[in-house]
Amino acid sequence: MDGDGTPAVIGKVSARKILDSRGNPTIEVDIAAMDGSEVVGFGRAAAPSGASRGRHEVVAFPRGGVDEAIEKVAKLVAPRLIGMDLERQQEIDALLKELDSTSNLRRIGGNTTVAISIAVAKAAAAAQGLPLYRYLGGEGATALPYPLGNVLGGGAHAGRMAPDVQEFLAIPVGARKFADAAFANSRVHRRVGELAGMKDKTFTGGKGDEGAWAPNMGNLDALEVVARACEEVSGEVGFEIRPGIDVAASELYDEKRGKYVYEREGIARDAGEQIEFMLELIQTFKLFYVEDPLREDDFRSFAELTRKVKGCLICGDDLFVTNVARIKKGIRMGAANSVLIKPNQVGTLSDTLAAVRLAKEHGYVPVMSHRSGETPDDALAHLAVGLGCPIIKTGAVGGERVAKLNELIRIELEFGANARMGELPLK
Ligand code: 2PG
Ligand code: MG
Repeated sequence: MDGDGTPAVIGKVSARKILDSRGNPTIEVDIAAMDGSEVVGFGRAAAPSGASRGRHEVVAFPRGGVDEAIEKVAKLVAPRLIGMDLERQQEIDALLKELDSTSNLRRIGGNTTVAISIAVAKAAAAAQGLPLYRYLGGEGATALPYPLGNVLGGGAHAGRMAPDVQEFLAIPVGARKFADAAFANSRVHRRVGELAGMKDKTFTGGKGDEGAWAPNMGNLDALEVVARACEEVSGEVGFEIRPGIDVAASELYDEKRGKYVYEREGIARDAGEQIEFMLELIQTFKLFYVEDPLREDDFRSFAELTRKVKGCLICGDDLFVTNVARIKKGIRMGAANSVLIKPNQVGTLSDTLAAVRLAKEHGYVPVMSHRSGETPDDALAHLAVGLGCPIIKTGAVGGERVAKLNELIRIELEFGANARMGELPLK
């Protein structure tokens, strides 16, 4: 509803091509909320993009890329959306899927639909005079997520001599305030840079796609550096910071050999050895979080690792691709205990919401996540709070990453005395 109680409708839909953080083209969508001839709200959303995409994600753009997507918004989507009640998010999202008419959104593109879907929610929130988190989460949404920050990177996000593991992360599990947690991660990031320079004499200060350092270093050295930085900074700030990793194991997996190939280390591991390796890393480095330790279709090995692990989140990213059917399968099999939530993997806000709800119902920790290619859009911060995700993975530094972190700092201040951190299991 807008100010006078009548529902605001979609009055205008426009799309344009903008740059993402890698300089690649992506789509940005504007939606105007109208009450009669009056504009009563405005929503703008941009889609991010992945470098290590899951095989089961929706397709980001139609064959003709962003240009074709923009044309389709103008010709196919906008005429149908105009006049629709902005608060009917589910109906709008269902219509987007119907207009696409493919199972993986390849006709319009999942990045196109997700930008429209989130812009709709933003416009609806604006028409009601509410922040997006409040519009989505109601009065009960007062918990801030713990930031999971990428501080050292390799794999598909960095150059050739960086580690095989894609992301080495920090999570300040002992923080009592979001702002303290975000600054702690930036401090860990800085310390990792210093320690990496001491270990790798060739280190030039280079960074990967998400602003994480990309030194010439193997996985174990990288973990040592990150674990040490977490420990040192923990001592300085007075609360616990734990390390984590995103293995992005599908990127390492060689189908023909049936093995995970660690090129930099010259080691190949079969599924059993990979599970053992993960258990060893979790124990040695007291990891709090391990994402995609195994390839995207190996639910069974995921379940085996989850059974054997204690005190560590095992999160499925490429495994689940924010898809309710795949999350259900994981729950049935006991694969993982946490779900990465990336709205553009599934293409609409309604499907994102359903994935978070399902995860929570079954005690799987939902982790709201950025992509390696991002824009300064800060909707992710609002989604984390509005949907009640206790963790947000959105980097530690860099403009497109701190856009989300800074928005969470603002939201925490808005909450004032009511602000609290989300419920983190395993602490
Ligand atoms: C991941 C992400 C984000 P990408 O694997 O979790 O860090 O990377 O967006 O390249 O899939
Ligand atoms: Mg991942």
